Order: sequence, then structure tokens, then C-alpha cells
Amino acid sequence: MREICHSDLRGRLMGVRRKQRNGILITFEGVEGSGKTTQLRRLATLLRQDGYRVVETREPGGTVIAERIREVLLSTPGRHPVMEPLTAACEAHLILAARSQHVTHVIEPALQAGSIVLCDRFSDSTFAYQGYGRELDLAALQEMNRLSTNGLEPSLTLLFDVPVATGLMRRRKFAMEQNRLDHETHDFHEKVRKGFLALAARAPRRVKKIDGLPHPETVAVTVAEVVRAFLTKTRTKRLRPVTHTQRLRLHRNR
Ligand code: ATM
Repeated sequence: MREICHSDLRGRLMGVRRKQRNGILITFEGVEGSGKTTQLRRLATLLRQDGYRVVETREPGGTVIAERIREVLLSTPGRHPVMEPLTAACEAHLILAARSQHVTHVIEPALQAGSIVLCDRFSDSTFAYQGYGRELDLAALQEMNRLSTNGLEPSLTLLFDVPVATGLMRRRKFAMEQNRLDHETHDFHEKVRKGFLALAARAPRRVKKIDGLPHPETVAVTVAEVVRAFLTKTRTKRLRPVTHTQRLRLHRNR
């Protein structure tokens, strides 16, 4: 109880006001090549068929400014020979700056409108990549992250776990999509994977670990089971279903 009062007071001191959120934020996490993006798209289709309003988004990115920050963060030095190396602290600040834009302009409004927001990476990626991978201070990252998210945390996180070697091999098949972080060492990606697993162990109710090795069809079945069970158990009444007319319109626009 004292803990809650303390953080609430700190929130007010930082100018953070708690907002009424009707929707649900579900985040997709994992090392590169874990298959999370494919699964996010499939789940979005499924949930829309179930009648939910769904917003698909990603980090870093999701707004015009955040997408510009993404370009800076992920461009490989080879493409910009005069670009100086990005420091770990600069990388963290850029990611958190992009998150602030994304939370304020996309995620919060969607949650207030009663949507299910499916986000490809969120705070856990910062703790895994910048905390465990780059070895920046985790407590400092958590504090800074709170400022960017206004205290918003996912209701459910799906962590797609694959061995690093498998993930990187899958990524290399799509050489055009290689980004600056893909060129990090195997050891770096191992630290990131360990970070994700440690975060999952610390928050077992929120983070559901899913084996990312089987065929995507098989993984999708597991994802659907986990998410439907979660939605049945939680605040589905607060989610605003899409009306029949809206559904027809959405269908036509696709
Ligand atoms: P995707 O390839 O999943 O879109 O992610 C882009 C990169 O952003 C990913 N790099 N690799 N390889 C991880 C990185 N990233 C962070 O380092 N910290 C973060 O907080 C986020 C959201 C992404």
C-alpha cells in the first residue's frame, strides 16, 4: 500500500496524470527472427474477425516523428559513411523519445477509444536491449521509461523465444531488411535473449513465453489460445466491439 501511494505521489510530482483506459495493450517481444511480427499480423486478423477494434503498431515507430527516429536508430553505418557511432545512452534516449510520441499520439488515444492495441516491441525491448544487451543501468532505464509511457504498461506480453542462432539465420535470409542492431555480435543477442527470459520470469502473470520454433501455423494456434483465454478472463466488457456497419466499412477499405 505504501508503495502505491509513493509511486502515485511521484507520478503527480512528475506531472503524470492517470488516464481512464478502456482498451487493452498487448505487446509482442523477442529476439530478432523470433516470428513476432508475423504473429502480430495474424492475431490482428483473428481479433477483427472476432469483432474487436484492433490497432497494429510498432516500436521504435508508429508516428511520423517516431518513424524518423527509427531511421536514425536502425540505419547501418555503411549507408551513411560519415555517420559517427551511436552511443548506448543516445540509443536509449532516442528510443524513449520515440516512445513518448507513440504513447501520446497513438497508443493512449486508441486505448481510450476501447481498442485492442497490438504493439510490435515496447518497454521490455528497452530493458532487454539497452539494459541487458548494452548494460545500461536498469533502474535508470525504468525511471526514464516511466516518463515516456506516463506509467502505461502492457496488460499482456507475448514473448516469442527462439535460440539466437536460429533467429539470426532467419533474419539473414532477408538480407535487405538487416538493420544496425542485426550486425551486433552473437554475444550481444544472447544477452538480450537472457534479458527477455529474466523479465518474463519476474512478471509471469503478464509475460507469456511462447516457443517461436514451430511452424508459424502452429505458433498462431498457441497465440490465439493464450490471447482468447486472456480476453475472456479480463475486462472484455470494457472493450468496444465494432458495429456491423463499421465492420463492413473496414472490410471494404482493406
Ligand atoms: P524490429 O526489427 O523488431 O522492428 O526491431 C527493430 C530494432 O529495434 C530491434 N533490433 N534488432 N536487431 C531492437 C531495437 N529496439 C531496441 O533496441 N530497444 C527498444 O526499446 C525497441 C523498441 C527496439
